[in-house]
Amino acid sequence: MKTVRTIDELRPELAGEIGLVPTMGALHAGHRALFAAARRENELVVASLFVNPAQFGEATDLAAYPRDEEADARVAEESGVDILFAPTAGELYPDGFRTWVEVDDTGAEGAARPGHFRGVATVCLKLFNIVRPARAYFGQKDAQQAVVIKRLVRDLNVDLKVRVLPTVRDPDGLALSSRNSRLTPEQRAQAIALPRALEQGREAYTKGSDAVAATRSSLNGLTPDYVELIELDGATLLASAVRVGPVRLIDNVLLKGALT
Ligand code: PAJ
Repeated sequence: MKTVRTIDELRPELAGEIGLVPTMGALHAGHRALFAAARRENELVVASLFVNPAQFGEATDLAAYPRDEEADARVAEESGVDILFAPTAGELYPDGFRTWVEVDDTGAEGAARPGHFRGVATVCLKLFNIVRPARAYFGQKDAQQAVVIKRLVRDLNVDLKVRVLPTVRDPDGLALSSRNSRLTPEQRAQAIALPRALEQGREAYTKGSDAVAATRSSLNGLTPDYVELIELDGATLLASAVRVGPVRLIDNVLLKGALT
């Protein structure tokens, strides 16, 4: 695997059908699953490693984001990544940067985190233009992000296929997230109420009752930012965000249809 930091260094490495996996590092088995899918389906696998300042609302959240490039490079290499693109903030947002992708109507996460999806959409479109992948890989874990990216690709006529892969979980059901490492053991125990409540919501849905209400009433004292239904390519997901101590966790389950 080769690590490159500039667009000029990256361009000559690009050839054949490319699979791109955008990440912010702190890589775990959820990212590994995306790398593995990209490896199976493409000639060249490019992973990006960039903690994108434009998508963070609070400076404290950005500062607290876990960073360990050496460990991340090991995980990426083991997972069959060919090129790790790890630019500086100045490389992607040089002085004079003034152009943004505006994303309309993003409810749930979009309402809870103003400007977040504008930052995500902008950096992803930049990465698509820099890497020119045939396929780009995203996780169902961030279902709304996947919706935003699919719509961006359609609305702005970007010539690539977006692949969305299932959420990877700890054995007890908690979705893997870089943010889990910030939970105390007590908070980690509380956090399990989120996937369990979504499971209650899913069961309610299969019985024809209100999935959102069932989820809300099963959160075991956790305060939700939202519990909402999300549509993605004909699939329906039940999604929620909660705060556990200082950490904000999101998760969702599939109610209907399948992801591609
Ligand atoms: P990051 O949080 O590093 O996630 C990178 C990709 O991994 C995303 O597509 C995310 O949905 C996926 N992912 C995270 N946890 C997962 C899990 N438990 N199971 C399956 N997939 C999982 O999402 C971002 O970075 C950024 O917003 C980014 C797209 C890189 C733009 O900056």
